[in-house]
Amino acid sequence: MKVFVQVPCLNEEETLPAVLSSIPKKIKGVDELVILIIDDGSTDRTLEVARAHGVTHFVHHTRNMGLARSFRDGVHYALAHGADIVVNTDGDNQYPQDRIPDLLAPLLAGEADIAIGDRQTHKIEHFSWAKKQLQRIGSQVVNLAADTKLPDAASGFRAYSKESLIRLNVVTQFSYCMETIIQAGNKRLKIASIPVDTNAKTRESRLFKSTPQHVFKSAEAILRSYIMFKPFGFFAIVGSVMLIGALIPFVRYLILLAAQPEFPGAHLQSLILGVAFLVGSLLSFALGVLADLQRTNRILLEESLERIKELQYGIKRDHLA
Ligand SMILES: Nc1nc2c(ncn2[C@@H]2O[C@H](COP(=O)(O)OP(=O)(O)O)[C@@H](O)[C@H]2O)c(=O)[nH]1
Ligand SMILES: [Mg+2]
Repeated sequence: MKVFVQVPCLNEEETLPAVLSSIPKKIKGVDELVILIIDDGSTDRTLEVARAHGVTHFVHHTRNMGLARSFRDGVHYALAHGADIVVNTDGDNQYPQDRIPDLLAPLLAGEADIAIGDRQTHKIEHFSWAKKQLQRIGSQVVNLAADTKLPDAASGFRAYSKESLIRLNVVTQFSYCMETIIQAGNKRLKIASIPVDTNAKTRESRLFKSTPQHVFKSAEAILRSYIMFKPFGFFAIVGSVMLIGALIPFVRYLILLAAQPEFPGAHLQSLILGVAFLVGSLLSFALGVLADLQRTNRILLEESLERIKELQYGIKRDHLA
C-alpha cells in the first residue's frame, strides 16, 4: 500500500515546515508514505524549505496555474508513481496532518472510496456567523446535487483511492472540492466524513478575496457540475417555470375577455407577455434535450478516459476480473 500526501503550495515558506513535520512518518497498513509538493509558481523559498525537510517529490508550475490544476497535476504524478491512495492537505497548515491515519482508515478497510475531513465549521472560532451559515448552506446545496450527506463540502483535507481518482475528471477552475463531491456522488462512489479540528488560522485565505466572491464562485461551480450530471432535469425546471409564467397572463387575458367581450383588443399585452414566456419555455426544453445528448457523449468519453488512465498508470481492473 503506497500513499502519497500531496501539498499544493503557492508561497508557503512560513507554514510549510509545520505542515511537513506534522505528517506522520509511519502509518499502520501503509508500506510507503511519500510526500509530494506541488509548487504552483511560488516565488518565495517554498522549494528550499521543502527540500530542507527531506522532500524529494515535486511537481513544478513555472507560472501560477491555480489550485484545481495543481490538484490534477499532483494526482497525475502520484498515480504515475504507483500511488494506491492520494491524501491532499494544504500548505497553510489549516488541517491537522496528524489525523491522516484516521482519514486513511475507511479506505484501507475498503469501506469508502473517498474520505473527507469535516472541519466542523460551526466550531471554528475565526469563522464569522455569516461564514458558518454560508458553509452550511453551501454543503447542503452540494449534498442535494450529489445525493450525499456530507457536513463539510469545501474541506480540502481528503484521501482518495486510486480507483476513485481514475473516475474523477476535474474540469472547473474553482472549487474543485465541490466539483469532485458532485461527480463522486453521481458516480455512486462512497464518501466517508471524518470529524477533525482545524489548526489556528495562519493567514487569510488567498483563494477567495471576499465572501460575495466566494459565494458567487462556489454557486457557479455547483451549478455547472449539477448541469453536467442532470442537464434535462435542470432545463425542464427552467422550462416548467416559464410555462407557468406563460399560463398566468394567458388565463388573465381569457378572464378579462369573458368579462368584457365587447373589447377583444384590450389587454393584448398579456398575450404578448405570455407568448414571450412560451417561447422561453420551448427553448429551455429544446436545450434540455440537446444537453442530455451531450451528457450521453460525456459518459462515453469518460468511459474511454478511464480506460486510457488505467493503461497509462498500469492499473488492472482487479475488481472486474
Ligand atoms: N490561493 C491559492 N492557493 C493555491 C494556488 N495554488 C495552490 N495553492 C495552495 O492551495 C492551498 C489552499 O489555499 P488557501 O489560500 O489556504 O485557501 P483556503 O482553501 O480558502 O484556505 C494552499 O496550500 C495554497 O498554497 C493558487 O493559485 N492560489
Ligand atoms: Mg487555507
